[in-house]
Amino acid sequence: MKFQILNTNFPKTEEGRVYHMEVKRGEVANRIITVGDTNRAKMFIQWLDKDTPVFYLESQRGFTTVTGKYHGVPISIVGIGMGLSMMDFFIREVRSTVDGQLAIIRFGSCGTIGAPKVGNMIIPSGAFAITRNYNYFSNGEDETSSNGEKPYNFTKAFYADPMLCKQIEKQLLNSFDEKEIFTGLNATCDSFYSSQGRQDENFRDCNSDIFKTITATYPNTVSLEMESFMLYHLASSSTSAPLKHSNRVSDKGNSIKAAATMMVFVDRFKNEIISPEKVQEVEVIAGKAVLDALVETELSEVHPESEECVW
Ligand code: R1P
Repeated sequence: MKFQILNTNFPKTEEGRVYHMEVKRGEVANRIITVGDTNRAKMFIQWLDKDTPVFYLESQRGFTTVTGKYHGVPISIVGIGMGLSMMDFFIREVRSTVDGQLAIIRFGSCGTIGAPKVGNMIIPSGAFAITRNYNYFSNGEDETSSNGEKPYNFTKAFYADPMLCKQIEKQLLNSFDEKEIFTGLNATCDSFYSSQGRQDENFRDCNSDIFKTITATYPNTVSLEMESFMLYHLASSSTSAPLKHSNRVSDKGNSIKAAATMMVFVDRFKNEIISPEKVQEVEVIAGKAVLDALVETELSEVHPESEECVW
């Protein structure tokens, strides 16, 4: 542990640094792009305003935070790694260090089990989670047996901010054909392997039917990835935006607007994989579109500019 933590409930250092991201108030802006890959986070630095210093922090626990301005608007890009837990750390720790409303866009990659092709873009209007049902595996049950348990649990869907989705679509349309942009539901899985239907002879995963189950449960599912559900779920569970945490006025309304857009890296039905050259091409044009969408987003209340801010 790099810093002395003061509180076990919501650990922070004396100067207010959160435990895992290591940022403090004034180091993260209200408008945030979150990505999985650290290099994808670094890519955004080239587009930030040159006349404002760029804040850069790599935490010991794998978070990369970049903050600067884009067209004069404070913006942060946060590389979080992968999975539901990392998204949970990120959203809660950022929420606790930024005053005012937050707009968060996840810019990720995904697999498709629908009409999109590799290199296309998906803007999921909603996301549900698929999690391994550990109980099912406790007593040697196979896929056909029934003890009332199913091998995978499906949650309800939680939804993105429709305006933010529209802004992303509008910006993507500057560089992509409308036939290359898809919406629909996203399945956020708790594993890259078992709950995404990958066959692994080293484990009993009981997942050979999972695509069928997905389409039977949510017919408009287009993508599979590992984070968007937690973003949409926590945004819709967020309480009202505090100016200062001690001044929380009511629990009505959400303090976080969230949306996501993903580049299709693999087609699970056709077994096709994007090339590294295509990734570079799509990442640049879609990344720029996400940045443009985010700065256009209106927020009711932002972090006041002060000496504590790095922008
Ligand atoms: C798996 O390879 C990772 O890629 C996808 C998945 O959600 C998972 O995090 O997203 P990112 O490219 O944003 O990491």
